[in-house]
Amino acid sequence: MRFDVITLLPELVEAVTQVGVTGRAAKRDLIELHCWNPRDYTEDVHRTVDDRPYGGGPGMVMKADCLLKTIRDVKQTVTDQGRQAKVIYLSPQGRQINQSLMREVSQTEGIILLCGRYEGIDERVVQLEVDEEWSLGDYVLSGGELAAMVVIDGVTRLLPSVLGHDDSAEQDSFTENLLDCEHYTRPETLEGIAVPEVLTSGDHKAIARWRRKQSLGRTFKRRPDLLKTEENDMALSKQDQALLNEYLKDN
Ligand code: 9WO
Repeated sequence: MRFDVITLLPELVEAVTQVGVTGRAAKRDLIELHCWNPRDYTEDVHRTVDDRPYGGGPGMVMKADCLLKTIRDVKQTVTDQGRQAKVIYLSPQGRQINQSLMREVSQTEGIILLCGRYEGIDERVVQLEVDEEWSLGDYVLSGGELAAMVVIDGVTRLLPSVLGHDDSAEQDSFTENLLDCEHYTRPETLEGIAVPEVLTSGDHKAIARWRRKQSLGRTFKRRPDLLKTEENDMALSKQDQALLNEYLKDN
């Protein structure tokens, strides 16, 4: 999987390839990260990447010319490699990213992530070269870089052979639109609080059933929206419905 990131702060984005799961994936060549700095595509002595907004007001806007040159150079490089990649602009105005979008990206050859700074980029760049606009959620950051890093992290852990335990990415929260159950490790009792007995029972069927029940119960209580589909406002199997009822009785 190849990530191309267009950013004024490449050092910030490159940090994902230095540590953790993404760091290991980069070291094993399971992902490639290429950062492109629009400042390198300026032609004036001051290497100007921003300018004052038409219409006035505070802040600055990223200029179109160096951004267009950067994007087009990235696209050429990617196609020369025989690959396809969409250009995604990360901004709070975009469609909200979720786990199924992460999964879709993980099944592609690569993606080009465009990060804005200041008050944003000249809209004509979006019009000319951007395929989609994506958001993490309803808040403003100081730029798109952290959002790009979120996409890189979320996609990388879904790549086959990235996570040591082969199916831990598949087992976790959200594979089925459910929140994760609680987790415990030693000691068995901490400040008077014992680990739920079933988890120390060694009864793997009972443990799986308990975990499913907790997942269903927590999802119902904390994020009921996740259980609703377009057709159905509680799309659960008979078995899950029964487990959820059991949870609600005890909680
Ligand atoms: C600034 C601003 C100030 C007042 C009212 C609304 C405002 N919106 C913005 C704004 O969108 N600034 C952006 C800064 C311009 C594009 C890059 N920046 C950015 C991207 N901030 N936050 C993101 C982002 C990206 C993806 N998901 C969440 C946030």
